Amino acid sequence: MARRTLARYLIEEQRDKGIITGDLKLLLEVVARACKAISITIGKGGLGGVLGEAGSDNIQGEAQKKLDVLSNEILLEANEWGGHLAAMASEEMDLPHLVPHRFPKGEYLLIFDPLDGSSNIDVNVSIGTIFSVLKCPEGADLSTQQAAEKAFLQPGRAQVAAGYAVYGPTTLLVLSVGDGVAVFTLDREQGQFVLTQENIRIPEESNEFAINMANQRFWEAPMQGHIANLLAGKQGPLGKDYNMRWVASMVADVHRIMTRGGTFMYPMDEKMRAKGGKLRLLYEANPMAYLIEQAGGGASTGRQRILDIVPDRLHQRVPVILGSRLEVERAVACHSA
Ligand code: AHM
Ligand code: MG
Repeated sequence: MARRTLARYLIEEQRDKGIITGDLKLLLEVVARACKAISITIGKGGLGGVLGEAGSDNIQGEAQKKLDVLSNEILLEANEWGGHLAAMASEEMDLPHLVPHRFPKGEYLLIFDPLDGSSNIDVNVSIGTIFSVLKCPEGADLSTQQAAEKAFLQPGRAQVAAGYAVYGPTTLLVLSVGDGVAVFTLDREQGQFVLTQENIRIPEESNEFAINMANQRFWEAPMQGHIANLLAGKQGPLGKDYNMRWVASMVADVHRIMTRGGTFMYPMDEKMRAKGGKLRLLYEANPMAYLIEQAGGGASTGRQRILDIVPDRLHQRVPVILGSRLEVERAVACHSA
């Protein structure tokens, strides 16, 4: 059977289902091209001088790695001239990036975490790019970067597409345009993303969970209770033994769940309470929640469906519990008990 490249997939999805406009197709192809460029840059490692600190902090007060900065630049440059975007927002930038006046503007907003899992860059463990696409509200004020922030403050359920790239042993692009989840593998010789999996379904139950256990003493009581249930195994209320995994790259942990089920949790903890949590709603939680729900899984803060949260600021953070539907429901049940 003929290989289905990303370009072909997008054209055929539009032909069959009419859900991918010309501009959205262009946007997704440009993002994929940028991810390919990031993958190549990462692949050079120590030979390309791309490892190590950038010597700057981002808006979150986190030290930026050289690859955080490079990946951000690659995504901005790739996307600003095509005419498909109204504006972009990035985990690495304080304010939205407006499309320069010399270029035409389009109807979409692109949001990204250019390089997720930064702490894994220098140790050669999987990292990734996460992105989310929204429609720019009609009449949105894009006259200044400050004014443009408001256009991005839409609940995650309004996303028209979301995806992530994992830069691991292979480079994968995982994408949803609201009609299930598809996986594309980068063919490095051809320089193309090729469809390798379609209609991913996450098993409803699992015996694997991912959480940073070192934060246990800082969690709220409901999460303490839930994890105690998991750790109690066969003898506990859930009646089965669990296994634990923690890559510390959300993309890699989520991709494992896409592949074989499980849950990923970054709950509220006392250290993070003032910030609202660890993970960012617009750059991480929303796109991942969208993909996970599109694959039949669940995504909640413990108290609310992630995709229903109406953001009040660009860099808002939230607790995240996502993955196999019934396992997420078990965690949520502990919050309402
Ligand atoms: P980043 O976007 O700065 O890389 O931070 C997000 C990452 C997630 O990928 C990962 O799940 C989490 O932070 C790891 O946190 P911890 O350092 O507590 O293990
Ligand atoms: Mg991140």
